[in-house]
Amino acid sequence: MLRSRHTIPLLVIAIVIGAITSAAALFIDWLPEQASEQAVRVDHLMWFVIWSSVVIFTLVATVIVYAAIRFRAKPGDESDGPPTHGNTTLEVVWTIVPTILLAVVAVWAYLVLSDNEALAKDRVIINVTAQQFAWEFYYPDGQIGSGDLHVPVNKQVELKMRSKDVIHDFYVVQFRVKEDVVPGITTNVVFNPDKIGTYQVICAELCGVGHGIMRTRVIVQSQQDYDAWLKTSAAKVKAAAANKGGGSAATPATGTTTAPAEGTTTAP
Ligand SMILES: [Cu+2]
Repeated sequence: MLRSRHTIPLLVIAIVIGAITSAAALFIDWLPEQASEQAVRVDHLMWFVIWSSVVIFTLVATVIVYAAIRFRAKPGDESDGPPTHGNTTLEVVWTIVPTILLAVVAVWAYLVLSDNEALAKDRVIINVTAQQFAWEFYYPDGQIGSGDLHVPVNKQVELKMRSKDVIHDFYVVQFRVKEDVVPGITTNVVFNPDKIGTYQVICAELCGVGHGIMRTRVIVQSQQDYDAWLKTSAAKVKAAAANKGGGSAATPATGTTTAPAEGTTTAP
């Protein structure tokens, strides 16, 4: 048991360290903007981990600082410290508490992942092709392709992703989703964007010399704007096809391409 002469200095040190650590947790902008339902769930867990770390850091740092000051050897004291044989209670506590904490984080993470990846019946499925060093997105009708990802707000989006060459990784930090794109298989990623805006899609797997520029935009639009964009893009694709058929050298409209056959195949 702590004797009373230790209690007050320990408390004072704990309050100081706790205040500094809490200020770091509160005032540093740790997490980027949230733009999906997945982000909210991930961040709740993240804050639980951050605050647990604040508490544990405060406890450990308090004991270290107090012990370093209070039990410092006197100058010239070369003698050994008193022999100690451990403290069973303390050892049981510092084994059980982290075990419980890790179990809570593991179960919570499992629940977040299963909620985040639960497929809605009414979702937009977009096929994605990744290659060194670009992303291409092909929309539900199989005809429209684009270099930017357009998605409607407040609707679940599922990306079915294939790679033409090496392993890439689809990552939108504001959505808190990240998934490898692996040659030979189709991987999928699910998100429910809930904030209109433009965010960055980045490749998060070192995939070659151009890895750093393998970026594009994801444009979250209102359902109305998304539908209008799909309509305009379909018209452009149609016009481009007609021009091609008529022997014209016209190229497809910027940002819109016709989906190649492989982009339209849907994985099982
Ligand atoms: Cu890449």
